[in-house]
Amino acid sequence: MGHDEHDAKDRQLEHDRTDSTEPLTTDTGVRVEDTDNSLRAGARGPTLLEDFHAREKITHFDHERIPERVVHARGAGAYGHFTPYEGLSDLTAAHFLSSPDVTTPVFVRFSTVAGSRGSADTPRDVRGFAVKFYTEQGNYDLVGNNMPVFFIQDGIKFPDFVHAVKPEPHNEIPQAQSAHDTLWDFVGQQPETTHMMMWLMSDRAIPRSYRMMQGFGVHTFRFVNADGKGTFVKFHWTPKLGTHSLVWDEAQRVQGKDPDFNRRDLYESIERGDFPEWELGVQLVAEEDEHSFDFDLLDATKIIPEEQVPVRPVGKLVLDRNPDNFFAETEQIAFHTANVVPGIDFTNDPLLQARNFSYLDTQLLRLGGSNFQQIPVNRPVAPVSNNQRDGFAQHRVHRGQTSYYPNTLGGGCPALADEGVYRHYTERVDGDKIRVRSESFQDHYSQATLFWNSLADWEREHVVAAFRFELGKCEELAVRQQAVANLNHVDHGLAVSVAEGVGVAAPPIEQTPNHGRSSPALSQANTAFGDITGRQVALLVADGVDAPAAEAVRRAFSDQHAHVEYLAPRDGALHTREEGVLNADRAYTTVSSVLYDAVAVIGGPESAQALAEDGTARHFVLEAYKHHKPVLLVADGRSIVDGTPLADRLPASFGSTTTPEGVTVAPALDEESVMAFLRQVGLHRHWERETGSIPA
Ligand code: HDE
Repeated sequence: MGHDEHDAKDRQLEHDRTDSTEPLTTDTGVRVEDTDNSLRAGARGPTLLEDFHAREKITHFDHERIPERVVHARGAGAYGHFTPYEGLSDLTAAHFLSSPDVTTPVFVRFSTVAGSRGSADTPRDVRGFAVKFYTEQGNYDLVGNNMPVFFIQDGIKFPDFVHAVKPEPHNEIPQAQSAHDTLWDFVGQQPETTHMMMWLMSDRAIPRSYRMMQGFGVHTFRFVNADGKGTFVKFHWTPKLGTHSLVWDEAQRVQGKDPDFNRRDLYESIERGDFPEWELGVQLVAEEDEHSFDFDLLDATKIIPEEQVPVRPVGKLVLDRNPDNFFAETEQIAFHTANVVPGIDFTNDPLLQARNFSYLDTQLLRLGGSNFQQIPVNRPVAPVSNNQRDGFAQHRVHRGQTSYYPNTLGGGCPALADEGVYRHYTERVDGDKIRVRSESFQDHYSQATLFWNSLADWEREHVVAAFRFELGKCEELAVRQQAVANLNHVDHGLAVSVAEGVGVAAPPIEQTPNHGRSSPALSQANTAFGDITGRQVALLVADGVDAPAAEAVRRAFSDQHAHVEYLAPRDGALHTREEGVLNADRAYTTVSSVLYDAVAVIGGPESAQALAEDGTARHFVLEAYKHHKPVLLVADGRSIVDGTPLADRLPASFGSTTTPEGVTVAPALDEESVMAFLRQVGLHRHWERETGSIPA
């Protein structure tokens, strides 16, 4: 189902969509004569209070802002749909999972966590992955992240954690950065954060695209079937394009070159028809197996290793429609972990329990009162019928004499349904009223070590570099030292490497021996490769370019839904070697290599010479190389790297080949070299390449 087929949510929204085709009016529908000059006493006299149009226009403007989300303020979203592969009625009574014939409209919002609404897309941060299913049984929200664990075990610590990671209160510095003293001061004293900090220091924290990240429900939830039988469940979203990341240096530069990098990527992919896709997977644990793990299922700082409980694929999510209005839809959407439907229930995870309080509470403030479920994007497609009344911005016109239950005067309406109702899972609980953390929540390091052990060498290098960067930004040496001491419980070698980079004493002895276990599924080296849909390739061109070669590269990529842009010293038409014309897509001075996945330079002697003499073009190629990106150099286009360290890494005389460093060179463009370059782009990055000596 695509954009044109109008699912139930789309049809509902149609009533609210507004086009400004009528003449200009006031909010009360009165046509306006002039909106440039306020009403005044004399051409140079004072403005009159009776100018209702001017007052209304300015007043409305004055009230345009609402509070941003206290976390996850920066985001981007889209509509789509979800379809299960098979019926799951044996596990859950949820109708949207009952049959492959049921397709459910969804809205998904991706976000960063720490930054303000106007902050950049690519800081080192967790990404939110929140899905609202508009099911026939009411809205179900799966409010997840792109990492499978969380910083803390109990929601009561959330305000402390968020205060620590947000800009420091005295000067509101730094914006959208975890690299500062207060965060590391906090986490250094909270061993339970260790596992999540490993994820945060990994490449997961700098996704290349929202289309290329996993999503996780994090908590253990509960499926409940029609017979009332429960099964523990963890939710996973797996992106069709694989899980791929930026390089940290690149991510920082992107913040300046295009702060909307991930938002733009999502929007443009959908506009182009390259619809992002994820597979929903579930890890299922029978109730009787609750205690058969060496961690607690209720502890949100733990994963269930996939080798222990495999992820079963159960359905497909496709995003295929951009919102019409960012504020109305993406900003006003309200997700809530307690928005569940029959067949899905909670567990006693203390983090989840706190969330079940927090989301509604914050939304009452953010969206101005109790009627925010009536905002178009939030409205369920299931019928709403109850005795809730009044409140600010009540949009419903409830008819009838009664607004209470039970009643006879209103014919007993609304009555309680016999079937399809939400029934809380029956669970026996018994205990003292106490403030304690369960013994089963006390192992904070084993899974941090598991994560570390599971990473490829290049991923580990990135983790060490990230710790060095972050701790290197902390002014207090004691804060650095404490973080290193914590890492010594994860892996001694890791702690020593980090200590060496940040000028504090390395721990002399191993604290907790590394258990040596790993889980290959945790490494991005084992993700999907090869599908290059939506990848952006920069092709540097100048006057005199070999146009047939340029067009051949572009064709080969567009056949695979990737996009080649011709970047030239200036915008507009170039003359080609063949004395034709080639239109540049952009001047490369308006962009940067960090906005592309790969770079190619082709021949044409005049073009090659112009590019080789231009420092901006040379930097473009070197920077792409430094960020491990595929490079294609064809014919004399290769002269762009003359005199750089890259030149020494190319074969002196060459046929068509890809060097061990992942640069494809060819004496003339041919099918083989284009295909070799395409394959490199499909591998995402050439991580083995040495880049430390490249000055870009
Ligand atoms: Fe959230 N979180 N959170 N969170 N969270 C919010 O709700 C909160 C947690 C997540 O795109 C807030 O409407 C508490 C885990 C996402 O609109 C707020 C705790 C996970 C989004 C809130 C957590 C998340 C939020 C802020 C600890 C991943 C953005 C605005 C107990 C599983 C949703 C709002 C969107 C947003 C509270 C922990 C994911 C304040 C108290 C764990 C994706 O209610």
